[in-house]
Amino acid sequence: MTVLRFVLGDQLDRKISSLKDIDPDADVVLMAEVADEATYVPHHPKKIALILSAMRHFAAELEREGVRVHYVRLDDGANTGSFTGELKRAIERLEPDRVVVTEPGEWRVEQDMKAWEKALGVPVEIRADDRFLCSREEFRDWADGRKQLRMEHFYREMRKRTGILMDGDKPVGGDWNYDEQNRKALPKRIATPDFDGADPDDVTAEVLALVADRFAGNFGDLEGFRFPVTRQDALQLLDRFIERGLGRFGDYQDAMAVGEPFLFHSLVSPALNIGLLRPREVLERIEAAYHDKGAPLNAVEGFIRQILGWREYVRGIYWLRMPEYADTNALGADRPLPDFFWTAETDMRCLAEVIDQTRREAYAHHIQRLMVTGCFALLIGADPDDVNEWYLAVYADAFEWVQLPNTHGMVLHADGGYLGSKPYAASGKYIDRMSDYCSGCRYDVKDTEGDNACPFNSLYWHFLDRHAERLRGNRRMAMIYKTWERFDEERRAAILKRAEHVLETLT
Ligand code: FAD
Ligand code: DLZ
Ligand code: SF4
Repeated sequence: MTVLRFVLGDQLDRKISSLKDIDPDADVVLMAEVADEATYVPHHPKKIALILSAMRHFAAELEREGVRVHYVRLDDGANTGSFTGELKRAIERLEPDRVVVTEPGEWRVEQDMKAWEKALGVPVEIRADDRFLCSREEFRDWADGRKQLRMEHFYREMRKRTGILMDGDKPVGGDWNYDEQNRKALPKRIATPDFDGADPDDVTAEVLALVADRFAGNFGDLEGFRFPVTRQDALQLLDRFIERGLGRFGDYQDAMAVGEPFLFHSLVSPALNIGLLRPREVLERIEAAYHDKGAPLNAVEGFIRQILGWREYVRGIYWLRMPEYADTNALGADRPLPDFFWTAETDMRCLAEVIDQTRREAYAHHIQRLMVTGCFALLIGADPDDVNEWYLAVYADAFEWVQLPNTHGMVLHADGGYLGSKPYAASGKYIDRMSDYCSGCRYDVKDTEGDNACPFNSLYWHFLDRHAERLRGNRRMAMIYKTWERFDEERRAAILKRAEHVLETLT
């Protein structure tokens, strides 16, 4: 009895459900590098290199263990370019009795997967992805009957359910959330840890050459590749974070600085999302750092909230609401994303910094994604499809289950407030408070309507004004609408005129 076990590029975990009961003497693991996955958006070359190199390392580890791996390379002449095509070829060649696979991270792939059994004439068992702490069904049950879904409620439930950072039935320290202690601006002189990943080995070097050859035209630099591509490298990255980043993660979680792409962030999302690290083990190590190493509670809780709260919450929403979630556009946004998102050529220093950093590193931390590129896209009314494509392409950690709710829900309010209670709209004042970007910018962050005024300022009011009907009734936005209405008519007109000018010059 031969079982063919198909492992996808973001399922590189020896404990993945599709490998659980593997019989190395009889079964075969299929892994396939396919053009469809490399091209459905123009991925950053570092992201493609990460996935292909990690896949090749994972296959080698399985082989060292004595498992037979049927591995298809991207440059294999017979490669059909799709998951379905490669599964079909493997079935013809290996004649398995059945196929076992773990459910994928993306809705479009799941549609294909569900059709395999009928199309290929072999039983296909699709197993749940139990790397997550909340299953799709558990999330559905939690959401069922609730008028509003809020991350904070879900997060508390997950803390209780898992016992993570709990003292009996109470949260450690007495409070559930130390968000208010996560908003310090960065002091002028502060040393940040390096992102000193391992040098590429021969496997990675070969992949880098392949990617350079095939994807040279994609947005993004390939030089300086240092993402972890094995579980061992990923565990080292996590240790590095616990030793050198975690202590200050809490204080400076929302800070941004020129020339500091990583600050005190963990950089674990690519490894987590492709399976090199398991969320539960990351949470346990972070909690242990609180109990055993004296890591500060605002950092530990803040970090745990991101993984046990936000990461699980957005995944739950994705599977609950797909496929219609991807088509939501509550604010009727339809402006093409400005070209400078793909070139970094803009005088707005905050955007130039974040986009250029993204091009170099395939990385930006959360506040850069949310409050710089994301906020700008929201304020100008950028088309959600364009925004999704950009975020899905440019970050090494981007997979639709996590990217889409963050863009549609958190950033663009395209879901009409399903994920978050209000849009994260902000003027340049926020960026000025949380970064040093404005000091070197040609625009004046203190000015709103003048010729040199920071574009974020007028766009902020323009956004509020054009969506007043929808947003004025939101309790959390009442104050800001009162401020807008207190401006005299002349000032309001001047601000809107400046915003119109900014919008006209975008394209
Ligand atoms: P840290 O700051 O060290 O945080 C620790 C971990 O918490 C992250 O590794 C991640 O796993 C988790 N996390 C933090 N915030 C979120 C969140 N909002 N949603 C889900 N998980 C979170 N994250 C992705 O993994 N893939 C994406 O495609 C992605 N797209 C995003 C798009 C937008 C518009 C925004 C605003 C956020 C997006 N995020 C995404 C969330 C977040 O920005 C990244 O997880 C984080 O920047 C990764 O860097 P890090 O590992 O250093 O994170
Ligand atoms: C993102 C990606 C890329 C670029 N290439 C591959 C690949 O060649 N083979 C593979 O199995 N997976 C790849 N992936 C990850 C898939 O896109 C991902 O597994 C699905 O979208 C399901 O989440
Ligand atoms: Fe960005 Fe405005 Fe600051 Fe310039 S002044 S960096 S555009 S927020």
